[in-house]
Amino acid sequence: MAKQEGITVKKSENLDEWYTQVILKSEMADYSAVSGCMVFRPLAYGIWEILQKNIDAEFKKLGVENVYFPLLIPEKFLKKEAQHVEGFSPEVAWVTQTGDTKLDERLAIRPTSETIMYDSYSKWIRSWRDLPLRFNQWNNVLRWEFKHPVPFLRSREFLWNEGHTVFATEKEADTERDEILGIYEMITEDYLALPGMVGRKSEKEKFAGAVASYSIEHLLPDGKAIQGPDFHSDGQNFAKAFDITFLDKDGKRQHAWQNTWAITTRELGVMVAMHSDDRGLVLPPKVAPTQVVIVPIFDEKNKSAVLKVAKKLESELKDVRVMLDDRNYYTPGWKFNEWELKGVPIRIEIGPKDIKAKQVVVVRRDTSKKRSVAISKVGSEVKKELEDMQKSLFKKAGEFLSSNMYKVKTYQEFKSTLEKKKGIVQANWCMDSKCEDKVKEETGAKITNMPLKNNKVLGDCIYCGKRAKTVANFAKSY
Ligand code: 87F
Repeated sequence: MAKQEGITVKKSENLDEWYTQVILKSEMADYSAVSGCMVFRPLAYGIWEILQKNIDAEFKKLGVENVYFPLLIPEKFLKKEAQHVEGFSPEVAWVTQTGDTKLDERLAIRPTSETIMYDSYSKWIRSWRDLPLRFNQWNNVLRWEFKHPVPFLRSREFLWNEGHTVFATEKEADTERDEILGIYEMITEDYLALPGMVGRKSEKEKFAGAVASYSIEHLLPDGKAIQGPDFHSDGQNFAKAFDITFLDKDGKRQHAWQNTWAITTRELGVMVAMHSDDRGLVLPPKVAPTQVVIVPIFDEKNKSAVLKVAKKLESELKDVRVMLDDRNYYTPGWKFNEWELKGVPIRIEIGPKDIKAKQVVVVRRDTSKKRSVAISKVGSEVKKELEDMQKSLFKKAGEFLSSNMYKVKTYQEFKSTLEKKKGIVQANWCMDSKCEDKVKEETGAKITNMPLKNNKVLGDCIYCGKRAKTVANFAKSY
């Protein structure tokens, strides 16, 4: 593949192929020799670092501390909480041998760290004085899914945060739910410009080890829902399995209350799918490693004069993540294409004529709008454009979500909406998993979650007609 080759299929015509081309050709990521294990190139890793830095700062405001636990987990740990691994065991990869020697006990490559962390927690937590204990780790996990792997959206190895917290009371543990979901909502909306539906998972869809699971669900351009960050109220389930107890203020031994929560590099895939276009990546300015690229336009005669102004401008734009592309072995047109493909939010063009007129040309990646801006005003204008682009991407994605959300009252309406429109269908539900199963069987749609806000139930279950207990979001999902 020639390095400069652009995207050759349209987003509207073949989303999957378009997505793959955007990821590969923008040089965000690449495949590796192992299926499902992808390479994060500097562009993708740079985005992840920005996300991580901002999320981590929010966790720290809550008093969460970072830790690192081992990658390898003894088999006996995974077996301790039966419900935990049930259903997941086919996805666990094992280390069975070192050199030519077989291990006495197999070691799992972590698919998630509950078991290894809680083994330590049970040793460290003795009294109410040791609580709350709020630990998080930023790491990689491996889940050998058998569905076709897709970079970011469904990779076998991925990066995430896993928060594992312990409290003395159920009430304190529950308070954390809104704190963490609030952070995830803020990050997905304000940074990734991705709207989502926050809600509780059904009994069938929740994590088996949890008492209740919550998620933020996104809608992809093809009308399929995809799960984003999640939060699990584990109640005392793990505390009982791993013997995490403490002496309360009255000297009584009690089991602790726990939560876990995660946001993964899948979000990068959702972001690419939502905002990018037929010319390549479109990055929300707040997560773009390079927010502004300056492309000088020169020939041998005026090179030094143009570069001098370009360099001065670069140093004046220090408040934003700016880069001067002064490579002289590519033409300006070549550079324009490259930075468009890589999703840089703003391009500034400076040529000899602009210098004479004391202006530059500012081009926005999302709208392609070009305008001339006086050099003296570039700093403030660029900041305004970046903010405007950030808002505009979120607004557009929000409009897409709301125009693909349907509220229905009857099962007839439900089925025809799913068939004709795709997207999310909100309907009343009795909360019996028999109805959930039947709907899935008959329409292919599952319950993504039950909205936490605006969940006023007025009516009967979409399937059985008995009194409904909740509003549920149904969708075909990724
Ligand atoms: C795959 C293999 C083994 C998901 C797995 O979501 C175990 C598991 O426990 C497993 N896939 N899960 C559920 C993970 C629940 C929970 N863990 C901490 C989270 C948030 C972070």
